[in-house]
Amino acid sequence: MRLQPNWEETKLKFAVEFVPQEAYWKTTYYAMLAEKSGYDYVWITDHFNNRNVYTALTNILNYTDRVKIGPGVTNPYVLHPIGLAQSMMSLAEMAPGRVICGLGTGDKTTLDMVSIPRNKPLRTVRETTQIVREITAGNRLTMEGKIYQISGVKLNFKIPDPVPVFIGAQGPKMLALAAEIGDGVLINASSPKDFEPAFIHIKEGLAKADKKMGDVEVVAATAFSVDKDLEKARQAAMPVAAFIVAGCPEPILGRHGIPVEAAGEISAAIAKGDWGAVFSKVTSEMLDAFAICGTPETCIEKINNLKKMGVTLFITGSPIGPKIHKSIELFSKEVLPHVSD
Ligand code: F42
Repeated sequence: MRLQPNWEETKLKFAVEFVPQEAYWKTTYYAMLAEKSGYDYVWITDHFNNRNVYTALTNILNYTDRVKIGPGVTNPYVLHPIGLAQSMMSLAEMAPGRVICGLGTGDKTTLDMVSIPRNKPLRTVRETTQIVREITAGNRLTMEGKIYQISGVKLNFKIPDPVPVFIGAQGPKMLALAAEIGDGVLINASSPKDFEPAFIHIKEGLAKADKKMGDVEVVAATAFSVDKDLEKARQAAMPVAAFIVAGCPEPILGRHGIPVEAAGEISAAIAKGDWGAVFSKVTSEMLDAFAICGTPETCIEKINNLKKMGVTLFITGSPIGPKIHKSIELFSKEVLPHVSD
């Protein structure tokens, strides 16, 4: 069974992503502000060294009325897919129709810290998607998967509709799989240089499932920073760009003309906690490759470019700006009117 979403096909939608690294009330306050400012979705990132994503989402649902919410993204390695499906279904009972399951293979660095191997990521994501769909549809699930075996499991409560699954993807095979089986493909990128190849793989996945563009949301999850002061906006994006460059696979660095050695130097400086060295090594080219940052005018142009390429949902990801609440308001007043239809 695959949920056929009834997405509005042409309108670009907007999401904000928060990292739950501050007290719960603060993330909830930002989410309330985002809802008031016209955002359509709020995503909360999931890493076990931050606050728990499901607790953060529950609190947000208690204080918002309209925005769709979801983990962006959770993974089936830390939490077994049955626990994941149960968590999604519990959230969806609180707010039917407003909950999306953002799913991925998880961040390798943090999984390594607790010795969780990221085995068979493609198969794991495929089977987890099936489990979330079947369980949240209220079906009794029996499954003889290659990874998961489930015999006759049905939860003791119901929700009106199954929870849609958006899949976080970067590699070519995961992009194709996400388009084939997902309701959305969450792509962690900012630049057309990354979206051009991504669309090739998305189309491969769609063809495999006899689907077409418009059947899945194509989501740009970008590092984002907006401020009226160009330099302040770019400075705020530097730490996020540094982490992206440090963890970036070689082919993607090559695509942006960034030497592997430069990424290695940033990675070494991060490991030492030498932030002065980190920031001195982040170049303008790195910022432009891995973040959308600058004045409202700069951001408008870059978002509209992604929209022309086929992106249907744009996520303003961390850091959002030098001051999160001010940048949300600035985005709402001076960017949103020029990028939404
Ligand atoms: N990760 C988090 O932990 N937390 C987050 O909040 C988060 C947010 C997020 C948002 C958007 C997004 O796009 C990604 C995000 N991520 C987050 C990262 C995400 O969890 C993944 O780490 C990230 O998407 C990288 O995954 P990937 O799509 O590149 O897939 C990896 C695993 C990969 O190597 N893919 C290859 C490919 O070509 O796509 C395929 C690998 C392969 O072929 N594996 C084989 C197999 O069968 O699966 C063999 C492997 C084996 O076990 O031998």
